[in-house]
Amino acid sequence: MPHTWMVQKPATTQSQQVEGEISVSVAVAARRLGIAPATLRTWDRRYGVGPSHRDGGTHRRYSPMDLARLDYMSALIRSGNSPAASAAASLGRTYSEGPIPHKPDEALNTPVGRSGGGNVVATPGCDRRARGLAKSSSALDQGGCAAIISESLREIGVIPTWNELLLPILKSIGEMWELRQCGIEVEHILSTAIQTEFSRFAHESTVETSRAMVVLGSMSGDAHQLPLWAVGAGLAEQGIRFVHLGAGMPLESLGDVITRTGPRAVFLWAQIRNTSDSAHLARLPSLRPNPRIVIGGPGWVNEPPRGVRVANDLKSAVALISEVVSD
Ligand code: B12
Repeated sequence: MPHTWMVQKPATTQSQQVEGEISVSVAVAARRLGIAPATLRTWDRRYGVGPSHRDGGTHRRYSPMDLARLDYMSALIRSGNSPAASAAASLGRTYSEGPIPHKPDEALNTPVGRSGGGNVVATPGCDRRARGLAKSSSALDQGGCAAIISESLREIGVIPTWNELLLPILKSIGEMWELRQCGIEVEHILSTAIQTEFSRFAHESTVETSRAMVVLGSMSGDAHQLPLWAVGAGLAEQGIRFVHLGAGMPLESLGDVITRTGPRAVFLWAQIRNTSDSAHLARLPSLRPNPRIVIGGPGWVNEPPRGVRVANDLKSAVALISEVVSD
């Protein structure tokens, strides 16, 4: 897939208008690029690749063009070029808003391995395993991703694997898409590896029976379902059976599943903001005993009906559900 270098105006409360453009502080620039603030300052001092504007003559303010230049320099370094050569190459080109065809290896005429070109997932402050996963997903190496996730599930368990290994990388992929509108292929490669490995782990950990004690699903119109796999694997770790309905489940069909399987608990995920009205959950069928409904994710709006519990992280979702199931 040809790589495009999209410059987007960052929307952040820490942004300021500079001569008609939005500029950001060194801290925000560092977070967006996945480069330490100290490194950005060094590149500015040593190679002159810095901001085009300073607040009061001292505080660095990075414009979208400055970010694009730094991002380009960073991609060249990751492709194996020296910082000095990368700086010179990045200063020697122009950056305009919109997609700019770009290949770091061609610019410097140096060979590139399977580094993933410019769609490289940033992992500031992450450990060895997370850096390995970021590298494998950036290189579109799905087998490599699966091996790292599987090893982590076996060695540290479901909740730490989700919180420490996967969340930082998923967030970084999300930011890459938001900032540059690229990396969807990386998102797909990693998502599939997560689903496969969490599903395998869950099915190896629980005894298959026809009736599920817990139903998992995400709401209609929402394609996101990774947290459901995390909850499923977390429950399986405790020997709790579940059925995973996948993404985009209409409320009516969910009602049918509840009536037919009589689960002890139902966990519903909504990722896309303001898409799922939690007040509608009152329309779910009431059975005896009533299944406990737990919801999670940033997509929910409105107060949930009485009795519906809200989980804010994986640990609390698994704890709330296992509490009901073991009652
Ligand atoms: C993987 C992914 C996809 C995959 C999903 C694959 C799959 N099988 O699930 C695919 C490619 C399908 C996809 C599609 C889209 N996506 Co998407 N996606 C993501 C990504 C990278 C990870 C999603 C995820 O699993 N998040 C889980 C955690 C990381 O979510 P979180 O909200 O940050 O977690 C918070 C809490 O919920 C809590 N938490 C964390 N884990 C858990 C676990 C549990 C159980 C609980 C209760 C709480 C909890 O802690 C966090 C608080 O800081 C996110 C980036 C992100 N930051 O989430 C974008 C993101 C969610 N996607 C986004 C968008 C815009 C889309 C698309 C519209 C376009 C696109 N990028 O392709 C489509 C939407 C299609 C649709 N109709 O739904 C936006 C949503 C923006 C918004 N305002 O809602 C995000 C945030 C990316 C971004 N920064 O712009 N996406």
